[in-house]
Amino acid sequence: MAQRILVLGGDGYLGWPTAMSFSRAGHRVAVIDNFAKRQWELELGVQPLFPTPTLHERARAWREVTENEIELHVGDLTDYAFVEAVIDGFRPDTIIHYGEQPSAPYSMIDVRHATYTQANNVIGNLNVLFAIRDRSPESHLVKLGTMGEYGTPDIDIEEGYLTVSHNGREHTFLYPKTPGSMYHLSKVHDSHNIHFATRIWGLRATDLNQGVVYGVETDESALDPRLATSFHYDEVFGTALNRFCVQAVIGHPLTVYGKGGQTRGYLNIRDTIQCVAIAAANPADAGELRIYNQFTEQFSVLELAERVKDAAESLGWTVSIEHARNPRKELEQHYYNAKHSKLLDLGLQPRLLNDELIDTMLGRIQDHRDRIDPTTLVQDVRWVPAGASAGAGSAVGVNRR
Ligand code: USQ
Repeated sequence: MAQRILVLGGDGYLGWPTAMSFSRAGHRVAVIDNFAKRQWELELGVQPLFPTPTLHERARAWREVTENEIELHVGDLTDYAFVEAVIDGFRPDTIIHYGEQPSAPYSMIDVRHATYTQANNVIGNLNVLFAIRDRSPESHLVKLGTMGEYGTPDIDIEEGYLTVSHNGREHTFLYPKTPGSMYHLSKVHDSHNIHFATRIWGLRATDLNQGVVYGVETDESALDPRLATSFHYDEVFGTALNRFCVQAVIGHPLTVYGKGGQTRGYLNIRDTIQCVAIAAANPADAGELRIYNQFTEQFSVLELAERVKDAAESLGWTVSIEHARNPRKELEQHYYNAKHSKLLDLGLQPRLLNDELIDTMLGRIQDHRDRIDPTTLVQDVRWVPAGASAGAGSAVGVNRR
């Protein structure tokens, strides 16, 4: 059934492809963005690999290529009056919320970036919750959270909730969170606020604890170069596999931080689109918070680097792996077993990582290699700055200068 879909953060790596995909599937789509990501790019002197026209140009190109309309609303989620007006006017069936500062390193630059990230993310999300409550209480919020909310506990990670037996009684709680950056913490705060809004106000919400996304394109972004997504490879905004592919293309050693045993859930950007569509098609009941762990397979970062090295070498390239000094404070060897069956039960058909896919990524990146700026590959944002006390944390393998 066609829905009215409002995508928050519709100019981003995931938001723009999501908007196109819903639009192509026959839904009425509106997006909100304040172009903050483009501002952070200017601030740090980094650029996406593929040229990304302005959002207005992208929407025009989309109309030209598909005859579909994507409605634009330019504004800031931390401005309540703006959020309320858009939600009141559009009355979305589903709100897909990507509109947050998404980078762990960016949030760890200094106090200004940490407070900005948390204020931007938490206040923006609260404004969305209040606007839904007061203007459109039937709207289903599909919120992009992160697997990093859980951290790397030494027990299995469940899908959102944990039942605890204590002194002969039992209660089900949100799964305990031990996030590893100020950014990941902001998503934990969001999750608690969303849980509150479902429990107390009866809103409907789905929190997607998404793993690390990789990939250069989706079915829709591939339709026309002007529809490309904003793919980053720099230290601050690039994610592990995307960075390794870019590094392989220019002969830069693959930057595995420390031992490389850091294990995370990963998924293809095309599967992000699929998961979000599944979440939208299966709205939570009033008062219900659904939580899905959104990834398709887990890898250690060293395994990922080896996969890229093997694929690139079979193309005849020479690739080396460097165990770089870890700028982060995180466990480099740990237990990791995260459940992820709920989206599969709802019909997700994963596109798993294989050599062909890595080859495609390498090929697309190779086509734009003249746009790669190697100076942005290592920006050295440290979790514990040189000279500061690391404290008595329990992370192992932390290398400090
Ligand atoms: N890593 C390296 N070398 C690199 C880059 C990363 O070894 O060159 C390591 C990191 O130390 C970390 C792992 O790879 O252990 C993943 O790092 P990442 O930069 O790919 O991902 P992360 O910072 O965790 O954040 C990304 C997205 C974020 C999303 C998150 C999902 O930027 O928006 O929430 O993935 S998750 O990791 O499951 O929390």
